[in-house]
Amino acid sequence: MAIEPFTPSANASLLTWVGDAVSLCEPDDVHWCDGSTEEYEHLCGLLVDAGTFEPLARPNSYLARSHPGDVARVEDRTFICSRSPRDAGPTNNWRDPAEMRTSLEERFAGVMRGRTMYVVPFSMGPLGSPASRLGVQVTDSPYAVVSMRWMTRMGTPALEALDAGADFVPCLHSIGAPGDTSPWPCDEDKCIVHFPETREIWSYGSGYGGNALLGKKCLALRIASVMARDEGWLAEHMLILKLTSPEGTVKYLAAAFPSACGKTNLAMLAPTLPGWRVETIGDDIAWMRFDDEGRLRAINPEAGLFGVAPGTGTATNPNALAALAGNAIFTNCARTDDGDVWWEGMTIEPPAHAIDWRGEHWTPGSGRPAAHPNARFTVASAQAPTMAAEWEDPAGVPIDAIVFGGRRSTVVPLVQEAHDWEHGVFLGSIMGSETTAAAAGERGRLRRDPFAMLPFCGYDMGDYFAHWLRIGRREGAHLPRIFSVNWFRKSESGWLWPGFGDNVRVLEWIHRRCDGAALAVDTPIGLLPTSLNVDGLSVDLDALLRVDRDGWLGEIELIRDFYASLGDTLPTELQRQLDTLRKGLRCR
Ligand code: GTP
Ligand code: SPV
Ligand code: MN
Repeated sequence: MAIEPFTPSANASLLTWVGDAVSLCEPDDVHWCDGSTEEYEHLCGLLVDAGTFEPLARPNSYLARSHPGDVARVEDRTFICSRSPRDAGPTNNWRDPAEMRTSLEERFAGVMRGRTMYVVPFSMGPLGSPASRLGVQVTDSPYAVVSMRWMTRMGTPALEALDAGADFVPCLHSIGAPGDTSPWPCDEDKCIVHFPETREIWSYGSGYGGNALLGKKCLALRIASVMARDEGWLAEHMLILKLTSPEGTVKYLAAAFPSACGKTNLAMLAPTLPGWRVETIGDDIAWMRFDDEGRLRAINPEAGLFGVAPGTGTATNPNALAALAGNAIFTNCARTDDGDVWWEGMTIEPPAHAIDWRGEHWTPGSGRPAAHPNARFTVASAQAPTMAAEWEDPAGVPIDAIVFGGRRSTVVPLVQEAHDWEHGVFLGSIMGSETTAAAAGERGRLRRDPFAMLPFCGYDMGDYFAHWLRIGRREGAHLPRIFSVNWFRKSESGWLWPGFGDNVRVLEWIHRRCDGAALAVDTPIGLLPTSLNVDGLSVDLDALLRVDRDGWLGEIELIRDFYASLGDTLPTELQRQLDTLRKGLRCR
């Protein structure tokens, strides 16, 4: 009797692609992931044995310490390999696709010798939603596998959808360093590569975050932004929240903030105003498309939170802490003497002693942080007490307002509304933010980060702006209103705005504007509140809401340089908006 060979999938192109990956990478073994609890526990056990994971004194939770050279996204090693450099545009690193493919094949040749190759089928978005997309990650990192299990809908249901012949984005990942059996193998020479035309991802040399969990920034933003351009939708670096007023009126907001600028915190906000309620749909990525009634509906393509740990505390984000009570992976946090995790800002009082993220003894006086500034927690979204009942609705939620925000210690006011869609696209395009630890490199430097998409747009930035303008011209569309916010204005003595739970005061104004209720004054930069509910706060509202004319005139020079750097694909509408702003400020 002939024994049928094990056929893990009925999808011929998947089998061919995995077969090619096996021939190229030469793993000792291949494991097709089913996403089960048993599989998860088995892999966590392997990670403990390898020294990558330490079990923690909270249920089913682990601490990982990465290699000190592998702690954040590597933007200068991230590539968009379109056929023409023009399609990648001046804000992306472009490489010739054929040359890159040759160099990748050299790097991946034999790279998994001595290791197991995991085949990880996953869905971005609820399985079966027409808005969702499938991916398959092949990886030699069990840490990436267990993380993908929380961050995406991973395992058998996704594989069954593939069996039915669905398309998928192939995501080939290796941590590199073949033969390295240290707790966190990686290669100094990393590269995170996207082929937008063939919709492929190849990632080499890193096991950390967006470099290695390829469903997230690589698929759901860089590749999806190209799909969205071609198919008439939007793939954005945005949280999605549900805001209910004391009267019970619901508005859905989507908000773009650069990395480590407050998306997760806003999405899980604990309001300080009585009667207001914030619930979470998503905390990092939004996919939005028009429904038959012309409303822009958003889904959260992710299933988990990969949140910044430092600054997450009972006073700032109690809901995140509640989500982390168990079944969580912590990376580059410190370990306390009682076997739990700690990071800066988790508690007001630091522990007297800890083992820091590098594995060294730490005391509060040691002069270095206990947790890495880009330390992260990974947990299923479903564990957050703030998830809205409809967060997995395959149809998505109808967006009433789009919000842009950055980390700006000067110039940009606490909140304003755009005059109209085109002005709103202008506000998105001129976003600036002070750089954070989420990406390797200098911190605190002001850079333009249009739509918070600078590191994540898979095509030319001018074309991306044009796509947004085109969305606004759609016939019969009920467009969301557009706002910009800034929680990060500073004076000599610190933050001008308390932030966190008090951000609901700004959300209240946005909510009321959507109903045409709250009042605004027209200025050259946009519509500013005539008043905000700051009862019980001592804040300098004038400083927060003033039009800083000189500051803006300086800003205009920076925007002009940025626009010039984008080349001739910058839409003329945006250049005109900039001229209008300049004239408006000059003649006041
Ligand atoms: P990514 O996950 O990297 O995309 O970051 P994010 O945009 O989700 O940012 P997150 O909410 O994790 O916040 C990043 C840092 O900013 C944390 O240290 C927060 O404590 C801090 N932060 C968030 N919201 C506020 C705020 O309203 N005011 C101030 N001052 N800090 C904030
Ligand atoms: C970000 O940098 O925006 C993150 C972290 O959310 S990572 O997944 O590493 O991209
Ligand atoms: Mn986040």
